[in-house]
Amino acid sequence: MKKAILVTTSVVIMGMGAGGSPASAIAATSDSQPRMILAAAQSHHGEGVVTAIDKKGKRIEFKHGPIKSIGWMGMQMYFNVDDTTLLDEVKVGDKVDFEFVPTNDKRFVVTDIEVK
Ligand SMILES: [Cu+2]
Repeated sequence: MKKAILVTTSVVIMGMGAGGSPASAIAATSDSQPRMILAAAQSHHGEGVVTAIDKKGKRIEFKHGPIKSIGWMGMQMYFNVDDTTLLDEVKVGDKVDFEFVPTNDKRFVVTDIEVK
């Protein structure tokens, strides 16, 4: 439960950070439905290497290590990215930490990427 609250907070902060002005914060509420779905799911932390970036397809591929919180072994796979500005900060070959949430429609959506 604590984790879900943290996710909600970080999503709100990210939403504010994208535009900064109160007007953009209000505008952001118009697409609040996907954010609500994200906030309801548990966030998972992964570490890996960026192996492909597909900006048009709004997805990124990582070769990631085991992610115990979701019961995964290490593997190479694509994740969805709703906020494609995250893709501007990385390139293929970067070692990264990333956060993602499984959604109700069975996608794995990356919510944060940090280059190591
Ligand atoms: Cu995987």
